[in-house]
Amino acid sequence: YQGVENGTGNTMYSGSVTLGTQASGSTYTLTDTTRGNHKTYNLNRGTSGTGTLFSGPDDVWGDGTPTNLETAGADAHYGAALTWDYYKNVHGRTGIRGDGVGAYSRVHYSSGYVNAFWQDSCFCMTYGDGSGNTHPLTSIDVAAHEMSHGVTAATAGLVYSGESGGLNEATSDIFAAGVEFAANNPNDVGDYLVGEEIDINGDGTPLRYMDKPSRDGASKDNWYSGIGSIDVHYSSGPANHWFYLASEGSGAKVVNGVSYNSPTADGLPVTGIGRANAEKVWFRALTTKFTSNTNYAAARTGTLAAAAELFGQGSVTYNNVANAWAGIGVGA
Ligand code: ASN
Ligand code: ZN
Repeated sequence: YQGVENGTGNTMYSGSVTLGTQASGSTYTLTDTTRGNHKTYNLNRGTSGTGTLFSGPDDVWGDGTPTNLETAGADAHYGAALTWDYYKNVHGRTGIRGDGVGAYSRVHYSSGYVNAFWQDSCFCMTYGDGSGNTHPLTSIDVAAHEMSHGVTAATAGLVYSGESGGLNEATSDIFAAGVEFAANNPNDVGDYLVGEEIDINGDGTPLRYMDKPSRDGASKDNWYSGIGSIDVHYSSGPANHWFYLASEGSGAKVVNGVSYNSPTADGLPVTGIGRANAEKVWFRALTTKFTSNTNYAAARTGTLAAAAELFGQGSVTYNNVANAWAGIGVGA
């Protein structure tokens, strides 16, 4: 017997979920045949190769604890599926490269490794187990962030330094939020926070905040000349802030039970166009306007061109997109 299956993943961060799996005889594997054959591998603390494809005699994966090595595999496989579904259903893009081909994931990279990363060279995603191997970096938003680096590489190709590097990072945070909201998982509802599940700071705080990026103590809220010389995970701040302002508008707001309070650079209020529209504007700009050296000023121009095509030049939505740029200090 050979076939397409729906397995059960007992994940660390997203509760019990359905996973795309494959049966071969009486053995099941983490192979998602309905999503480009995305496979999830266990590196078992190694740092090279693919390790072993997760396989087993039942179609139940993990037990929700990090000591069960299948658990991180379940989270990673789920995150890859959600990311696939998001790009396909929301943006009409099938697969990271848009060619229907699935990537693959590797979990349990090294020991106590506190990062996750995308590599174009293998077209693959890799996750560490976090400090003490107790909180793998396999949350929905981290998975979507990393795989979105693959989308950026396959489209605009934003160079990973200077202002384009900040825009590259922000693109991953923006679509990470998009995937998390679209997933609507009751254990991990959508938010404008990045990495709130993985406890990377050890005190339960998120890695990044999009409403007011400086809440992390290092990211910038607004553009300034010279922002291109700071770390790309901090120069992403203004573009993340743009996305929040464009989606929700300025000021205080509660979304899915999380409180935000987004100020603007010029103190003027911004009215949001809704998250779905903001995602569409950024995706269209990324895939049809941005190039490898796009900077903040060019990102403004590119998103306005995208907004003009989507909603009409001078429309209320177009004007609100422009106001969100003014709100982060990028203006005409
Ligand atoms: N997790 C990091 C990121 O995606 C890895 C890196 O520094 N590129 O930004
Ligand atoms: Zn990144």
